[in-house]
Amino acid sequence: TSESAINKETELCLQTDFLDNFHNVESMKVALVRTMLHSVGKDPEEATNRDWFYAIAHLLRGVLNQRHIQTTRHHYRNGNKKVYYLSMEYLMGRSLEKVLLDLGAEDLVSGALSELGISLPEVIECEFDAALGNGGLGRLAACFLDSLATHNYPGFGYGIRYEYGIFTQDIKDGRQVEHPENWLRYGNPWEVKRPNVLYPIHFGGRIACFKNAQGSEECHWVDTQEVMAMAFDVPISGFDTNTVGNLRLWSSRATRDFNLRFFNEGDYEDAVREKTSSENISKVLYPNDKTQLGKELRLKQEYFFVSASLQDIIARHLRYHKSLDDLPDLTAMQLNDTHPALAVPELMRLLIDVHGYSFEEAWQMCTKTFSYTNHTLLAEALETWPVSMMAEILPRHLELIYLINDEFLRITRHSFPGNTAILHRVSLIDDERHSVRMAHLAIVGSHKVNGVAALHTQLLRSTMFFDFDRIYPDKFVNVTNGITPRRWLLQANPKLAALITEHIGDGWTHDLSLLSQLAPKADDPAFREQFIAIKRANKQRLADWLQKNFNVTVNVDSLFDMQIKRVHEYKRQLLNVLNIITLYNRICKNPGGNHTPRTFIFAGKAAPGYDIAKLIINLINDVAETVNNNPLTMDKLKVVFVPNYSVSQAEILIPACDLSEQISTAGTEASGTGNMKFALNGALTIGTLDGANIEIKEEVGADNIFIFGMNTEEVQSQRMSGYNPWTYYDNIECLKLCLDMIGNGYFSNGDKSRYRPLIDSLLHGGDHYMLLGDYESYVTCQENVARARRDTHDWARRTILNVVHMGKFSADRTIHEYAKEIWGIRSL
Ligand code: B1N
Repeated sequence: TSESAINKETELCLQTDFLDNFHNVESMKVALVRTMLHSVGKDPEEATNRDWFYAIAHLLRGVLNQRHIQTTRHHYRNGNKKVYYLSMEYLMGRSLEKVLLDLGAEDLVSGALSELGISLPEVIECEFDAALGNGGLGRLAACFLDSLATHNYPGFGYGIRYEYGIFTQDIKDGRQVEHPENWLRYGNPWEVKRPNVLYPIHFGGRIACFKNAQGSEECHWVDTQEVMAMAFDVPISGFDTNTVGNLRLWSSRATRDFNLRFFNEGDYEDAVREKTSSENISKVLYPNDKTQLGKELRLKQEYFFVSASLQDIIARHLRYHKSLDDLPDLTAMQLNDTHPALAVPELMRLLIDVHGYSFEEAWQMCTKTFSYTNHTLLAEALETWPVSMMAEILPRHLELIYLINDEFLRITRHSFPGNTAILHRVSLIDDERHSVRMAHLAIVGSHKVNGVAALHTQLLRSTMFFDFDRIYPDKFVNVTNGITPRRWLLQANPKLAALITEHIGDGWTHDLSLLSQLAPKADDPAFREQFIAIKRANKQRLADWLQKNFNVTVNVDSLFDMQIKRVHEYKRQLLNVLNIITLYNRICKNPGGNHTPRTFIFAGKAAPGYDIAKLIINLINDVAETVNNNPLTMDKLKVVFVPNYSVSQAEILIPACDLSEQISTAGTEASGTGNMKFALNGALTIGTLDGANIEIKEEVGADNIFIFGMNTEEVQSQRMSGYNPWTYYDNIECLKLCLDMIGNGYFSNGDKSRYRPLIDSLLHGGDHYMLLGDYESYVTCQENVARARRDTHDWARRTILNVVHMGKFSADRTIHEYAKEIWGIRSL
């Protein structure tokens, strides 16, 4: 048959890897010029760096596509269980350099380009970051995709193809200004559009119930509005493996129906308006990290994404299997926070309304399939949706949620007879606020729920989800976060990576725990020298970059002290500023003293509606202006706010860091992952006993990390006994001075009103994150840092011990744990 003829030809084609067609510099050069001619359609003589970026990406995508098809064939031949990672955010960053490293083609391509007179580093700079996320949660998803592919797991990502990712941040007069980030402007060469992979998504309408042939009542969702979800696939290469995974992103489109109906009725304007509103669903990423707006469009995004993904997963399953009966045996689905929690009632709806399962059968299948990761204890981040909004947009899902809740409460009532209080607390419906609690839905609908660091999981079990932990004693587990060592060491810090490989070989790229073999080297003076030289080179690289891009000069001999992350009160950038002002005052008072020169580097975005966070950015820039221009302090202190923090920026900043600031109030940062990236790149950490800092301390040893401040218990007991910020203000002279300077306009040209809200939040608003309570301990700890820094060789010893003990924090370890303990999947 022609089918087998096709297959014969395909098998033949698959026998040679596409990359083998241009395995030397000469053939690569020819391939690139050909791609420029055929695919980019530009005369190579006239091609810009960006054109070359597109040519290279196009060629490499060919390699990835072929390998992805091969991987898929492999998976289906083996019939293994798969995992689908459902996430509203993916912070992928740039891909060109990653793909070159993964394929081992960097020298080949850079060699070919240089023969053409083109610089690969300049071409790399042309790529826009794929910034479809806010912060740690989105970056974690990207690291996981890398680990899944690298370790040959059958794992796939699903998300939204936002036309606009996280906004770009400009600083104007010290203040954050947001601009839309049209990252697709020149097209995305990595994606493959799949116009045929298209699913209808329903909204609104009503529930119609009737008696079926068997005489039982059936309810259906009718009279809905429809939007289409179109698939775009991004291949995900793994490092040094032929496995290529996939990230499927959904883009919203108007239905053909809509267009035809309106156009036929002659109402052109209405048709265009409806089309626009349908296509708005995937238009923009919501930029608020950890605050719930309760916006209708966000609810639609969540449902759109979840429904498309589930329809796709089910359709794929049915292409290879007779029925959905074995879906839970062959499929795991991970909910990345509650953002995709509507997957629970959506799978119920599809199983019951479309595929004819009973409620009980469907529920069994659901809880076997789903698991849920919680990423924060902050109350304001907990997703709830007004029952009224849910009734409007997703009436059938609301009804299923009620049914799920009835069943859940019935069982709970059985286990806790007479305890009505617990029923109110755990109900999926908040009866006072008339809202649906998405975390409760996610917990009840999953077989496993995990926190992202040991402390975080312990706090989930003892506080927020205490009742659920009693109801489901085996459901809660910890899976500490990790980062991919490929991007965050091999790619971002090639010099350190080379040094490590020189001594222990390159096995660490797949098994980061091998780094511990280097521990004895911490005592080797020659090795320390090499370490110091590499750090210095990375600092110089950053200094050159700051000079070139922002016209900022920094002293590479100063201590580079960095706090780079989303700006949020709980992360306490303001505490960092208080220490800077304290140092400033100290130097002004005693200019001849022995002050360790420091460069404080900040970067991070504030949610556009988060006024206090934006004011903190303003203050950092105003303090920078004062400190950097005072002749008494300018040689000792420098404050830099780097605008528009991103994944690609982190790759330059992190390897150049000496001191990593991880100073959240104990019990507020679920894990943190920047903390891991810094330590892996030879920075020491100053931090609280929060999130994964605690586990970092356990790994590197208490002598090699600077811990300060209250621990979680102390924070809790202070809160209980009535924490009073004024006692600190009244009793600590240098603290009072800092706050008075800010409040009296010292940094704002005498404007006393500008920073009133910050002072008020500390002194009159109760200082919820206890900055004043931790101030003294922080400042003292910073003095210890400065003292430690003076012994350059001992500092180097400590940084080496940080690097070599970071093995635990590889995302590979994290993924192996999920695979074994939660998903039940095996690597190929
Ligand atoms: O998730 C990271 C953790 O390392 C961080 O500690 C944690 O803060 C971060 C709502 C979030 N938690 N919650 C969010 C993001 C977007 C949004 O709309 C919440 N992000 C985190 C990875 O576990």
